[in-house]
Amino acid sequence: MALLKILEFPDPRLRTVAEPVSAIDGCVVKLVDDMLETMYAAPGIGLAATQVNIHRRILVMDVSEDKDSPMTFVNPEIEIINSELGEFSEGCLSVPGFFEIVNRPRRIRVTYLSLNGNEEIAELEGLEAICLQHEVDHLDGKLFVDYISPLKRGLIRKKLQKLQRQRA
Ligand code: GNR
Ligand code: NI
Repeated sequence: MALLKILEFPDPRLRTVAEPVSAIDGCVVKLVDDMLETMYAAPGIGLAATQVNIHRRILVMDVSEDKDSPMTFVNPEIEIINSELGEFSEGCLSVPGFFEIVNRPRRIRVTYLSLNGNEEIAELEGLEAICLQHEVDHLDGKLFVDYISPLKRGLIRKKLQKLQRQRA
């Protein structure tokens, strides 16, 4: 197992659109293992491969209270079941320290490959649906700050760039 480095906004690599996974091999299983370790250590409720600079369509999440329910989605495709929106104050490990309200569909269906290579379908709601949409956005090069005002986004970018300069 290994802890992976998480890219931070406004790193342009976070804008990369990830490529589908053609087959679940040992490499993918090892990456998922490292992503879960990195997510739990952060700590976070989800992590997309894009955030650790791997541009393949893989994400992990665990929204359980006891942090004992890891979920892995490979090549996830989202379908909106019901366009009713819900609002939630979102954060992101790639935008550390900032939280903003985002509106997203409350109920979604996701088709994906599980780690054993099976095609699966799941219906999600609540925090699972929010988190999955947030993670699939990462795989498409999008961040939750894209949904807020350009003024707020610019302020967050300036503050994070300053912190990143101080760290360097
Ligand atoms: O840990 C995380 N918390 C969170 C809270 C509200 C909405 C989405 C998230 S996902 C985030 C981890 C992360 O950045 N995943 O990409
Ligand atoms: Ni995120």
